Amino acid sequence: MTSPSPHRTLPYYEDPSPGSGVLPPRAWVAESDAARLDLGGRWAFRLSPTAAGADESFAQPGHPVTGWDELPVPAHWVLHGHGAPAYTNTPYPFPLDPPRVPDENPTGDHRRVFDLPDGWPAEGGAVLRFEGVDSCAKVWLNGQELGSFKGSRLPHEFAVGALLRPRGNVLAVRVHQWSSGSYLEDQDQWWLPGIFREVTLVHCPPGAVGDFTVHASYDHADGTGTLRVEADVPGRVTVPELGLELATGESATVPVEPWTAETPRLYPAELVTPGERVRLRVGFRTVAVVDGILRVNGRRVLFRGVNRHEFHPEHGRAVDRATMRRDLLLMKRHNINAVRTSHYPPHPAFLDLCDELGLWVIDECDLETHGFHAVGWRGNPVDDERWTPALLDRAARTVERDKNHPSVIVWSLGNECGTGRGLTAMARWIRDRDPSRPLHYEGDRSCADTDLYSRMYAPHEEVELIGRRAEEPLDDPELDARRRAMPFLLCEYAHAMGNGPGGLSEYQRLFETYERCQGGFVWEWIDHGLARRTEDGRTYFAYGGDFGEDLHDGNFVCDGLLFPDRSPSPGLVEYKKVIEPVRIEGDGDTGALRITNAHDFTDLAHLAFGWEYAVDGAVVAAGDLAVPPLGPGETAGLKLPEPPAAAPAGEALWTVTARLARDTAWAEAGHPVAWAQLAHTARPHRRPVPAEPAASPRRDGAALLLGPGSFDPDSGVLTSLAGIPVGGPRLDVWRAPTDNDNGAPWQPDERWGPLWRKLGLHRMRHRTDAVRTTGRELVVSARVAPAATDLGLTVEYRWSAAGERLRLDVSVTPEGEWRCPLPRLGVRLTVPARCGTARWYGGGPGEAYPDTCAAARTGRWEMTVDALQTPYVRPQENGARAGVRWAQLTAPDGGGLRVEGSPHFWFTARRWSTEQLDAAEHTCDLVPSPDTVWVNLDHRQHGIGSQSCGPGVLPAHRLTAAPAVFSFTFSGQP
Ligand code: IPT
Repeated sequence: MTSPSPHRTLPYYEDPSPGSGVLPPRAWVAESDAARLDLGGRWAFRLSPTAAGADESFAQPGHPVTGWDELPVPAHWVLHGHGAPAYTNTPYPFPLDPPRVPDENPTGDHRRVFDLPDGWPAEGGAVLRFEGVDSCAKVWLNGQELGSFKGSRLPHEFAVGALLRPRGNVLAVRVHQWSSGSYLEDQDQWWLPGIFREVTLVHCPPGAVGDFTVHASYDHADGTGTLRVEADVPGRVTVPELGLELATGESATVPVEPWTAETPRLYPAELVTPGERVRLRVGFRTVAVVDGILRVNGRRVLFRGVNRHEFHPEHGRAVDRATMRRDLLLMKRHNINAVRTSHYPPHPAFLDLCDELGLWVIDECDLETHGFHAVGWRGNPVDDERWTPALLDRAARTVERDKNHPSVIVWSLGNECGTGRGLTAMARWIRDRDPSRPLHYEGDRSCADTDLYSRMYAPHEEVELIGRRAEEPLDDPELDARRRAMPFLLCEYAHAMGNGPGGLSEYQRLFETYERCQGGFVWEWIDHGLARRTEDGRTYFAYGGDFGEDLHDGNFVCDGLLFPDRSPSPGLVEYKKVIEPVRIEGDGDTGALRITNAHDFTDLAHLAFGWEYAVDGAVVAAGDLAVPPLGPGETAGLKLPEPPAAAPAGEALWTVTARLARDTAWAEAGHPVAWAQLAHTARPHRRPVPAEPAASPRRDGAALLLGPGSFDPDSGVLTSLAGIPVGGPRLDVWRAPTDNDNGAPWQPDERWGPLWRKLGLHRMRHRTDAVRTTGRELVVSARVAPAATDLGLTVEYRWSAAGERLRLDVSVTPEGEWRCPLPRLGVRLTVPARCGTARWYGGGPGEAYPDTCAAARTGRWEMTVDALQTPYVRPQENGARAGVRWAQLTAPDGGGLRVEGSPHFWFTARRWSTEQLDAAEHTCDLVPSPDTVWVNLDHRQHGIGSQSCGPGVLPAHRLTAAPAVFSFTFSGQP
């Protein structure tokens, strides 16, 4: 029963209905022989601050557009000098009064005049197609109103054949930033209005294809595929490679190679109706939940996934094909095998690329109502029947458009909408329309409408319980039993905001231990920082608040594995290592090697294995390694060659690497896929440098001298080393808090970043208690502590010298009750700016922290101090190198400083201080000092965790305040 709409009098943009005048949704056509006209280009544009009232005269062909601006289509007008972008995570940037929107409703009138190209067929009709308009459009052609629509990331078509003229067609589109649809589009991203995807005129010859559905399943038991294509207009389907020619509606079963994300086998095909030929690419595969496990072609799949928003730092969500391809190549090259299209269907061409390159896709409907959370979900559209037609419309437009992609293996209702009858209605509709794919929705813990148990940011220990099917029960036993039998995935985890995410390895271990845990999708693929320039021309990336928004969520929009310019962040490099599809383990002393194929479908024949043997970071021997073509899940025991006898003494390490043996569609032969290092501890270590006569401290005028060092006699602080002016080293515990240190305000656990600052760890005071010389040592006792508390750290620096080497033994004892971990524990010193090149032996090449160090490879590395920095969009602690044995900072003339650590240390060097790093809000705030390089040599670092939206640092990676001793040996460089 429908009751009379209380909103009959609302304007179309506020009416909760999905729109009017549009054609029913249908399958995306990538290629056809029907004529098409891309209407992109420069359009006339004018912006009004309000919905512009009833004056729609601009849509009339004769209306002058003198004085209008020009705007490219596709584009967001706010990125072209009209108004400004705005970022909120969950809050709606307008009053919650569904379906009404404020008078302030930026409205863009767009006009484009076009001619039909020569040879545009006279017979047949035509369709005007919009791939994406944010958030509501009303459309006219040649003065005739066609209708209006909402559903920003969904296609809409109008039949326009009868209105077209050979020349001078006037297309007018009025776009409102806010509409009833905005209530359904509260995704965590920039609010970016406009016609941001293509507008196309498509010819429809008589007998054109219309809608069609490709059913292409695979039977893993007998290796056959079954194909059937249903079409509105009867026709024929040909698959030349399979020798198939079928009528639409007819089915055929033949032996095939299946489609998987690892083997994206597509069969070129054609659908031919009396009026049109449409190119198809058929991938045979079957998705099913069997015995509580999600299986494709009968096998369990493990998602090594990412959440992908559409984003470009200059163009917002108007993402070109080259960028989409680049995203996918980067994913494949980083061992990623799955994408959740958070939180809306992507540009349809993206899914073609997923079919082609091989990615599992969870295709999500354009739906989120998260901001209703703020009012206890009162008025939530997904539980209000007035909105059900709009919800069903969104479900249908998603499924109908994307149904023919083999890469799409799961439908998702949307994100963060709470629960409601509207969601149930959507689920029913989708199940009925496409029973071949499981359904996903995370927001309803009961899983009443879904086939998969999905969570976001669940901590490791809970994932482990779920893996054992031993999670806390639901109240309803029936629902509980149903959910407990479901496969589990983390649709979001490992919040990649700023430095991090930490804890990936521990999650992966759970996914590889528990069959039920089928992996997850890191939040998220890319930082949505918008490119801006300073007055002096430096580029930086803007985030929430940088456009004067009243309400915003700051840099929460920058939480990706890629920086906005698509350069990989250390998080992506770490993720690649953690999810590598080959496990290489063994014992470098016995030479025993164990290789496990962690692919789900392919054997290892596509990889070539090699080994290297390095001593103190210098490769002394290398060779190939014959690895049998293990099937998925198989393990083989192998043997490394004999270690080279002639190698010098020193620290010896095997590195075994698996590389692509041949070029693929996504990387060239030689691309590294997996690697491991194994220590050969049996090789004799380098003999210690012959002991040189120890020196004793002595006074020389105002200075205190010890070996190559000169000290301030009052503070006991080193002032020069081998003639190089230095400052420090002194004890240091502060780091510029990371986004994960700061955590999200709603986190239940203690958040250390704010606590550290409250405690005053950023303004520690040093007090020198004694500077003594005892025989051959200079001993400095000090206490380092913040104001207004009795917490502190006593520290003893013992200096000794032998020849040109100066040794520092540090011993630290915490005083008072430290209820929080320390950010770092080590020493900080300064050296002259000219020491601008770093060389080290230890973990590299990129940064690493205790829980983000899987990808740190032990070797000898060299880079400038500038290159050591990781440019997090909001500056924060970064750039530490793990497990460093020795490091050098060298000036162009070759002079410089060398430090060896015992035990290994964390090495950080930068051209600004920690305090400057901490104060900076954007990368452009960091100005390199012309004088100084700041160096941190850390005994320990606190882990990173994922508390900006997920769990904090796991206990094993916490830096608990406890007594510690560590040593460094400094020398000048020859
Ligand atoms: C989760 C959202 O689904 C996602 O869109 C994004 O906002 C992410 O968080 C954080 O960056 S919701 C979270 C508050 C549990």
